[in-house]
Amino acid sequence: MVFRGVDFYNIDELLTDEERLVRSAVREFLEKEVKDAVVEAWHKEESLDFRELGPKFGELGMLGAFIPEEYGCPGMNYTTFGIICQEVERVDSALRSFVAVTSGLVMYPIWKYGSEEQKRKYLPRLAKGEMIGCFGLTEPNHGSDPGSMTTTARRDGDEWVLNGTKTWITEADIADIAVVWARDVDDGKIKGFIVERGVKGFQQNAITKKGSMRAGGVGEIGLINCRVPEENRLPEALGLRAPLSCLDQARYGISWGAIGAAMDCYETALNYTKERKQFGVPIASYQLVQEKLVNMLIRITKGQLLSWRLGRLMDKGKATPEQVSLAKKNNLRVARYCARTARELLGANGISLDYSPIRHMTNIESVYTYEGTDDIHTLILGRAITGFQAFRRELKL
Ligand code: TGC
Ligand code: FAD
Repeated sequence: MVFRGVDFYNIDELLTDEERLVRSAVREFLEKEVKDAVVEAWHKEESLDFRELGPKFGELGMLGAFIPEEYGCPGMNYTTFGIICQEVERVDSALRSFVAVTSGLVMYPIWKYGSEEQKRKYLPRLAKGEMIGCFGLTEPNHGSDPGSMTTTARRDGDEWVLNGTKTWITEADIADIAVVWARDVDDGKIKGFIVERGVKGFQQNAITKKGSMRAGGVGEIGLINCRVPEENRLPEALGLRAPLSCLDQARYGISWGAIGAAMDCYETALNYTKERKQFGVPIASYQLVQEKLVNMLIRITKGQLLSWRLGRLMDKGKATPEQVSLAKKNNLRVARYCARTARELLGANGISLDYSPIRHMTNIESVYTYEGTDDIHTLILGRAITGFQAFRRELKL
């Protein structure tokens, strides 16, 4: 399939044949089998059926793209993972959430911090989309500051006893396994555990009445004296660094995904303004409209270049967390701007779900907040360039 999309700087030339091939296959599949279902799912707030979609995603190598073949995974590269995220988020952010959570927040910690047995047990099934996972870091009282988490883990012989609540967890209600982060009451260190669905004391609930991400699922996890065997602890994960390193993976995917949503908004607005006539001529012929389209194009092009470069750095193992933060922050701002501007250019039709910008616009509000809010990424970058942390302060109330 010939690439259709926004590529003002011939970034296509910077991709390999294989990367372009994956993009075409993913795009063709999404356009044929997924795109139409999204609007209905969003409208009714009924999550897309990831049990049915998962195996199809798996067949196309869309899950854990960068994890090696020896664990039954696609064994591609980070750039390809990014391209997949871009394609799925062109359709809907909830699809990218599913891909990024599965790949970066569930498969990555098992691959990076898990035992050989855990890798062989879980990774092939997650890559095939036969098993769904979720990642439990955020708590009701600890979102931007996960280091203050209160979920506890207490060793009891060959088992661990987990207690606490995790909230706003993507796919929490349907997950077969949850990678859960808790503080060891004995040594105070944050540790990771794989909790399987059905275990006593493990509760999974959906959060509904969302004004965003309505085509996907998000929920809450309750851990009430929930016992997991020592063999389900991620042995190499010791401290906050472990969950934060997982975030780098997903944030990287999000940086590409956000540009996918922005590209779809731009294309929708461009086509619409060329067709829509007011005062007798297409509105695209007015200078004010052209300026808005050009502002979108400039932002998208810069965001594409950032993601592409970050992808190549990730492929070489040279990307820093701060570089990931910069791309996440910038590209979410691009997506937020493009969704709003496209919505505006569509006039009243801009609030109809018959057109994608309003759906992207509300989805992007979630993406702007999760995986580190825009503010948190500012502070991460501020700390990196000045050497002063501005996250915490002593305040006597
Ligand atoms: P701090 O002292 O900075 O760091 C503690 C240790 O971690 C290391 N570190 C990192 N390592 C790898 N990657 C990163 N991005 C890292 N950031 C920090 C750091 O070097 C240190 O290591 P060590 O060995 O010296 O101990 O920790 P802090 O408590 O001051 O927190 C810093 C802060 C605020 C940046 C961090 O807490 C943060 O990023 N907060 C944002 C929380 C967040 O993004 N939550 C996301 C939850 S998951 C989610 O939203 C999924 S949505 C999925 C979807 O649907 O797509
Ligand atoms: P808060 O941390 O309470 O922040 C509120 C406001 O205060 C924000 O504007 C923030 O920028 C600002 N703020 C906070 N601290 C500072 C500071 N030091 N300086 C200046 N401003 C500050 N979490 C998971 O663990 N797993 C998931 O799968 C997951 N999926 C999600 C899916 C969706 C759809 C959503 C919406 C969230 C999801 N989250 C998930 C949670 C997400 O990571 C958190 O919402 C996010 O980290 C922000 O935390 P909070 O909502 O508690 O906001």
